[in-house]
Amino acid sequence: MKRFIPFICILFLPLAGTAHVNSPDVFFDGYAGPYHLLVTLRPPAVVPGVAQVQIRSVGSDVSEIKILPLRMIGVGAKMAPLPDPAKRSADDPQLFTGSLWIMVRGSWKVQIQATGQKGVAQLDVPLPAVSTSSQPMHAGLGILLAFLGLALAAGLIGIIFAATRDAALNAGERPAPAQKRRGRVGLAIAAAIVLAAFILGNQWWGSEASANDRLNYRLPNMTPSLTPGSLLRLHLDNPNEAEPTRFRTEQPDRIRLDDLIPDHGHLMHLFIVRMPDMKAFWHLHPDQTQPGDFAVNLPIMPEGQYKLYADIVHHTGFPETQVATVNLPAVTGEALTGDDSGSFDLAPADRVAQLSGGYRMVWQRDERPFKANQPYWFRFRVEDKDGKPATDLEPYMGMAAHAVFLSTDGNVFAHVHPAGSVSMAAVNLAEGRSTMAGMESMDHPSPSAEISFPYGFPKPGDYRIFVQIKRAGKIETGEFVAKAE
Ligand SMILES: [Cu+2]
Repeated sequence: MKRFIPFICILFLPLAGTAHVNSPDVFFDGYAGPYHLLVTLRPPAVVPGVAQVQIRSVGSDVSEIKILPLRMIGVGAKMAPLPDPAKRSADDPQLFTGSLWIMVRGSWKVQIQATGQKGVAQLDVPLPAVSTSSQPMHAGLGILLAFLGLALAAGLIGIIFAATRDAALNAGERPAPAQKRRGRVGLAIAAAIVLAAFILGNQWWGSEASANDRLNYRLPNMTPSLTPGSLLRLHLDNPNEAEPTRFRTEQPDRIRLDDLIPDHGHLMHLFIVRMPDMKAFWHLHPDQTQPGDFAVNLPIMPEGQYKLYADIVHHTGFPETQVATVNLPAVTGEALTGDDSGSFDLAPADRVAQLSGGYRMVWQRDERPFKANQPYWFRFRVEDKDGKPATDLEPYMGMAAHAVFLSTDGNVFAHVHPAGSVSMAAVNLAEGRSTMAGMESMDHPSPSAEISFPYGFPKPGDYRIFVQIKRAGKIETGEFVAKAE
């Protein structure tokens, strides 16, 4: 079965993942030197497995692209094998595709080497890879194999029975009572052997399957608790094993929780959304009280049911989202300060979200419906009350904007930036920069009024998009309604 796993994973589409919730694909908008690329990485559903790579060159100046998978940190990050060429599409010369074997779970990056008129340049894109599911056996295949197995067992028993009873007989001769007895003993022994083979075989299969199951990534469910007042405590969950260091150890190591690195300046980004109306949304930054425990003062919040999504990044660049659902009473709370933002009276818009001071955020989409599993640029424009592009946008946590894509059932969550769906801490690691470097290097001195996010919906359904920008010293959130087919 193990050997089948890489093969089987190509047949089924992955529908679970890390970093985000049930949105495993990586979307990245970046530059390899002078070449502007839109990169989509589809990690395998089971590791070892094959990751699918799709790279679109925005300009027509790229003639060749090579791709290479590397571990994010450690010796594996430096010992590069030869890169594979990506295949250029015959119909669309700006589109390059390829596939890469990912051999171990954990934090990877895909090194992209683009060659064109302006020479050779490189871009590193983070790729977290985990096994997310054990593929069940197809019912038809199960029935076929059971039938063939029974035929083999019956054949084996029949051969041993006939051999013990009839082997010494001449043609046409009938077995004597002693030979019949020998035959019955042979039959009993053959049946016992076959039965034992079935039982032991089933145990072996079961232990292989459960060893494989143990390696599947489980979504961490943190435990929130509201202390008297407005302090929300979060106890992180750690259901997963660490990246393998040795081959199947007896006592598997857990993922560490004392190794978190800041992502755009904070160890945790906590998103709180009221369900099911999704008209209340906050983006807060809890402080670590001890490894595995965080706390944050809640703002003024109406009572209701809330979904919590907490983004953290490990020292390997491996991102996780811890989730929780909690019923909260009305919280008197504290005023939002610093990078904390949000609102409890958002009005989900189809196209135009109202901001304060008569400003608007306009989603520049066309009429075409969105298809699931396809990369898009989601473009938004911030306008003043006269419809002119806003000129006073400021970076919010070092970036032009932040977006959250959330399905209306709360099962799909992705935190995306103009550079894409990967954490900025992982981007810095992939490019060999310090993890703190993001604050300056990602800094847009004065973001333009036009913002775009590369993203693709992982499955059909209804979604909301929360877009956050900062202008005139104030962080504002626009909420939009989207649907994927
Ligand atoms: Cu963000």
